Amino acid sequence: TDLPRSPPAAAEPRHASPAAPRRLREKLRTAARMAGPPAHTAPGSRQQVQGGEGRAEPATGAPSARETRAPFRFDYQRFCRSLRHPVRGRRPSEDPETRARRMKIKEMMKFAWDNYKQYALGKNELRPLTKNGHIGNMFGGLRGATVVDALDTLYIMELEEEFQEAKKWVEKSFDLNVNGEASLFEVNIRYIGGLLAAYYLTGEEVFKSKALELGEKLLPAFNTPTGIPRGVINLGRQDTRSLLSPCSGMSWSWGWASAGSSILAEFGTLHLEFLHLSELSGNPVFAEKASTSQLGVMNIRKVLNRVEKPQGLYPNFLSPVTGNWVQHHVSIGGLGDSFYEYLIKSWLMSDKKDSEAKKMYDDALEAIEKHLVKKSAGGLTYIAEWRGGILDHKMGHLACFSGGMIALGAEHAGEERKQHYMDLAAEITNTCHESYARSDTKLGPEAFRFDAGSEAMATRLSERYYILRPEVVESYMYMWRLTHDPKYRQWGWEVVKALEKHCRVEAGFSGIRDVYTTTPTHDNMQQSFFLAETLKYLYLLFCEDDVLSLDDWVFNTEAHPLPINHTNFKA
Ligand code: DMJ
Repeated sequence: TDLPRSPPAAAEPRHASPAAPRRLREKLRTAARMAGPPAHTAPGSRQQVQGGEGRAEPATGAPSARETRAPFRFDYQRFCRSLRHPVRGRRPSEDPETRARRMKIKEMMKFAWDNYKQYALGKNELRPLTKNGHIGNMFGGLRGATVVDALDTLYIMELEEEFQEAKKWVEKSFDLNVNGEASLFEVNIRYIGGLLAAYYLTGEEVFKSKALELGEKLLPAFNTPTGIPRGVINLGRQDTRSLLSPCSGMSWSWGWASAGSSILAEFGTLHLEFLHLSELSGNPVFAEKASTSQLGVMNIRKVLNRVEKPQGLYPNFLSPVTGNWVQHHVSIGGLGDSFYEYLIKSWLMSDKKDSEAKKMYDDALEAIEKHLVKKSAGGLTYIAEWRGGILDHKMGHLACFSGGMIALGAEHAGEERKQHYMDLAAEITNTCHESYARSDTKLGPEAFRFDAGSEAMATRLSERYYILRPEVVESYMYMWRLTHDPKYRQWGWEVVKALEKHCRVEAGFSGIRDVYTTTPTHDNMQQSFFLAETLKYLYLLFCEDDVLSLDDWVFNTEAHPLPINHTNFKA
């Protein structure tokens, strides 16, 4: 999704979660117990279990739940043996041009990382023009978003030294005892997703324990009348003795979201990560399949299946109090996007067992195709937005992930629909490529339109920027893997050249403010998703198919690979 980068500080109305019921506290304690001890607990220190209620356990005395030995152990070796392909592939012989292109992308990653490390290590992003770090307000006091987002890309690219630098930072400096208001969605997709992927790729316990510890801090957001989580959570330690963070474990809706609503792409983009938190901890609290409980991500679908969908479409705003839609704005771009992505990927991640997710995806895509997919006068297929029945003929850059998603789903659509969806995916990807090809920089704008004579171009000044987003190359990567049509590699290479020409500056990569001028000004921001997604998808585009094979992995919406569950890995 695409959310304003403004703080939730002035969120109005603020809907503080009611105090967590005893059941929640018990579940959290069990989760902590089963997750085992944290990687680096200072002697004598204690890790509190987070909850929605400001009631702390005594600071001394009996060991906390976290300090108890775990009865559950995830069998990492067994998991590794279950993979169908080595994670970094078998490296068959290949043509020199493909290799050279891949090496170029690896060099870009090293350049992005080295500059972040030199000027901004420990901050969330690098500011490449001013050569300093940016912290922002999305992560509630958490730091090192770029480190955590970059881990798996560094690993896959065999940037060993750089991976070790990133790992060392996580071990020594990644502090989860922070106090601040964080986006549940962003913390989940970047930090939880990044840590989980790093664990699955390397087996290093530090990544697992940090992911589980952070996951627990997010659980109180689910404590709403419907179990639909709110968008903003306070990550502070609960400690009523010190009253240092009286809001810890409380959650709010975004101030800009109508009537205290939760956002479809936010509460709909937790499933993959939370199922893995349950898988790794042996504790169902994150997924929570019990029908009586409102906790956990499984409950979200129950609410969505209950509520009536206008024309079969899912609006972007839902009340976590009533479980009803708050506004009828539908978009496969920002605010809606990754909800659809996580339906098909949930099914794939379950090794095609989660038929509920598949049905929800199939039905949603059918409605989207019926009501939102349009063809422009010039013959370009696009997905419009829908505002209470009125179409807005605009496609955001964010919506360009959908070419890849539809192709991924087409593989499993049944013979008669398969070709149809592959064609649709190819047409949408082509349209997104056009939005790049029609600009002077060969990079695409934030949004492009199909009205007033315009075709795949931004018409508003405010929509001309490019912030190193991945969605278009993401679709190229899937289309390449699923069709092997060389044009997708060609298009990906055009993006590499454009990034080098317009976004590479002395100390990193920067977004640009206007894709329609060959002398663009830079926005002075190297987004963490550039390392997590854009460079990873470009690299994979020039790899053999067995590198992070789609037989073994699904990518979360931040491109962090999570394994498909072939087996149960309890030791
Ligand atoms: C990323 O953080 C994720 O891909 C998210 O789902 C949408 N937006 C950004 C990148 O554009």
